[in-house]
Amino acid sequence: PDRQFLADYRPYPFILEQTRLEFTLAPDATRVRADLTFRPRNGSEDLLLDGGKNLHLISLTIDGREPAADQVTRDDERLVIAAAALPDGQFTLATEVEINPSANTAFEGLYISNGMFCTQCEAEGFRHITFYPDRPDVMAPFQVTIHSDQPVLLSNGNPVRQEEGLAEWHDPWPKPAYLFALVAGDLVAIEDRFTTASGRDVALNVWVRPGDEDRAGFAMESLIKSMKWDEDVYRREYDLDVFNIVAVDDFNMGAMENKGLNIFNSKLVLASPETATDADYERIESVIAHEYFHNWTGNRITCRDWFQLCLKEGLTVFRDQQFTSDMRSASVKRIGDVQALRARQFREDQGPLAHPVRPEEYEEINNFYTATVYEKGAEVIGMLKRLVGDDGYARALDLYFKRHDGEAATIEDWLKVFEDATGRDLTQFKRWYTDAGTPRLTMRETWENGRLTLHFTQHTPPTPGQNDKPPRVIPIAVGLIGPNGDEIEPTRMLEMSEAKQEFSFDGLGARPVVSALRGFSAPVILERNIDDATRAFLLAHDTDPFARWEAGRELALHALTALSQGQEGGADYIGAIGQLATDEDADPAFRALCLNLPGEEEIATRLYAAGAIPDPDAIHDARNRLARRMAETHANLLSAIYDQMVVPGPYSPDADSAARRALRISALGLLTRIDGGERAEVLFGITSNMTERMAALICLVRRGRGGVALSALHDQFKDNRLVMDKWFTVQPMAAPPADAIAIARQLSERRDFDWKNPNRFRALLGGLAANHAGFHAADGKGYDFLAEWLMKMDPINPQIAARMSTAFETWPRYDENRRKRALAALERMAAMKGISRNLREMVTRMIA
Ligand code: B3K
Ligand code: ZN
Repeated sequence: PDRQFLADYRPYPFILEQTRLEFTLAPDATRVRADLTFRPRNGSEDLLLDGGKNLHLISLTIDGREPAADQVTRDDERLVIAAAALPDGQFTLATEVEINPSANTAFEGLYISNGMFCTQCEAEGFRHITFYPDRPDVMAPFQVTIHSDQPVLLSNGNPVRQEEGLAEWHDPWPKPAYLFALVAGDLVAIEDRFTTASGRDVALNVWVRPGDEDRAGFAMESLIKSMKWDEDVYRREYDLDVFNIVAVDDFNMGAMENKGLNIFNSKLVLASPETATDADYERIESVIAHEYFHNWTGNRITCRDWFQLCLKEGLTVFRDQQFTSDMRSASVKRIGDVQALRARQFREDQGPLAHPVRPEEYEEINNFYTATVYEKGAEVIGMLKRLVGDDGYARALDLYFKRHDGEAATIEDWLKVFEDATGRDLTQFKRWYTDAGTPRLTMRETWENGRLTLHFTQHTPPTPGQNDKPPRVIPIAVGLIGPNGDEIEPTRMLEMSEAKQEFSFDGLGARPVVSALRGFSAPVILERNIDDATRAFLLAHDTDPFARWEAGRELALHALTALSQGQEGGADYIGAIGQLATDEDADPAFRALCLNLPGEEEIATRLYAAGAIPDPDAIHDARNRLARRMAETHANLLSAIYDQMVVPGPYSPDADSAARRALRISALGLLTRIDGGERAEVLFGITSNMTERMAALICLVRRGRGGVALSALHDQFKDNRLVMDKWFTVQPMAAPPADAIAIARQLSERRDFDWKNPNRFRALLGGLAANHAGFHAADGKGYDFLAEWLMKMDPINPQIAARMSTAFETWPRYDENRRKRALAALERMAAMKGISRNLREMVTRMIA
């Protein structure tokens, strides 16, 4: 099949000077006229244009003349115009095609969602709209005309003409086709304004369907905060007269940063206290910021080719993480990010889908919008910042914006600005981009005559296609705590660059306790021989919030892995947690994080990394037992927390209120283990905010007592898609494992299981996959059920099928019986007739 390789890059032989598009919209037969003005880069070459089978070519001229029939050839993926048909200098190619948006179920290109025309072009969707050099290094200013009877007509850039049935938009900033967008529908806007630091007055709109206006305010607030933050922190200003955000119900991902016209999955725009949880609010704030930040990191400076995806995604995730840290609690944000990284990216790195932050080959680029490219991409930037310091980072970023504005850049360009701005050689650091896998860092201590020596080794296990991994540069943040609990050595950044290396601390009176990898200073697995008493000591005294939380996490994981293997464990953890939970000086959000036990998936990952075969049922059981013991031991304490953490007054999504609710909910989760679900039932009945309702519902479903609450929620919200998505998720996700598949099957037979809607599909199947012991049922029924649905989805929407197939990526971890059944499901998919390139690449990599 046609595999793409980084090494094959070659510039496009033409410069595209101007793109003019004219759309005449109709659901089944939309006309697209494209006038593309090219200039050859050097010499004469054939003109290659990407364009899918769905394009029905009506006419094609070059400077107004039709080329000879044998000078134009076409296959399933492109159109080629022979060099002989092209004038020597500048020329304009005009094509007209017809496309059928209503037949577009893959939601890539131009499609229709609830009667509204909408586009999604990243990565390679524009080629389903018209013939075009659909690659990110071909950038041009766009002029777009839309003819349609829809009331609101939007595209990128500034509006230059708006009349009945017609709109014209000009985007002066050269951009690649993947940033193109068009929206036409019956929409209403909530409006605001922003004045940039240099005085540009920008009109801001969040467009939603009539009736949804009262749920769009938080998105607007988040946008304004993001614009201000990017000016304050990165000195980046917005560069057009309008900024539009549109919410759409059918969307393959979260959101898209199209120039001046961001398109969002409605779940990342719409929020009200009754329908959205605290987590939803936080996520909306961060995704609005993420897409807005792309205006500079992604749009003004884009990627040369799709291998460089992390150039814009890693950096923009890093920026949105910084933003959230500034808006909310930095330490809680850091802990949450590390949890997510371990759950998704470490998992990816540990299995058959492992790939470098900058991959060097792919079949289907949409399969590489991964946790590795995004979240590990962001971690790598965090390490760079730690290594060059805050000032070095600021100088490098200034240089990046100055040097590459208006360009399509590479990771080499990115590293070069750091080298030039700081004088540091980053040759070895680059391995973080080119080498896949999570390094294992071991730490051993020796103590002699007031000198403490830390002995480190690093080693990265092989990943597909990469056996040898030379050592990397690893920033290891370390602090020392004296025996009385006081910090005696503040955080110091050790720079490891060898396979084996040691660092010493001299002149110490008594042997200190080492707090290592503070702030999670590198995305590695730290292995260290340390007893539970020392962990409990760190949990009580560490000054670094991440390291403190990590000590508690390690205690919990140690207990849980022991319990799941039939051993004793948990006493130290339960004791330490009791102290922390009563510590009223600690941030409630932090206390909540410490009360939440690691998930079953995380326990399985840990066991597998330690060379054991995880048993999903035993893990489920162990976690239940430990939670119950925590609840029994600390019943009074938890009950006091539950009563104290009521947030008075009307709901507000701010970080402090959310933190109190988080702690209250953690306590509720434990108390439900011993109160039969009484508190959860009461809370579900009296609270009006979705955060507490959802938490109470999860507790009830877990106990098999969800019936009444589920019907109440259904009756109240059956017309609200986003709440109904939650309703579809929670049932298979929180069900007792033995019931999960039957519940999922029943739900899948309902009329309102609108499976072609990506959110609904993800809700149900993702909910099941999140039930670790349920999905990994020993009889393989979970695997069969998911495979069946992926095969049904694949012909309709290959991107969604491929993405959801990652539920299988952990299959090699389990026992032989489960492995056999998972592999059989994967092989069934691989053998499917007409399988998409997307799903085929995924299952092939997982089987290999
Ligand atoms: N850049 C888009 C993701 C596009 C995914 C294409 N399959 C959203 C984002 O990362 O901001
Ligand atoms: Zn992004």
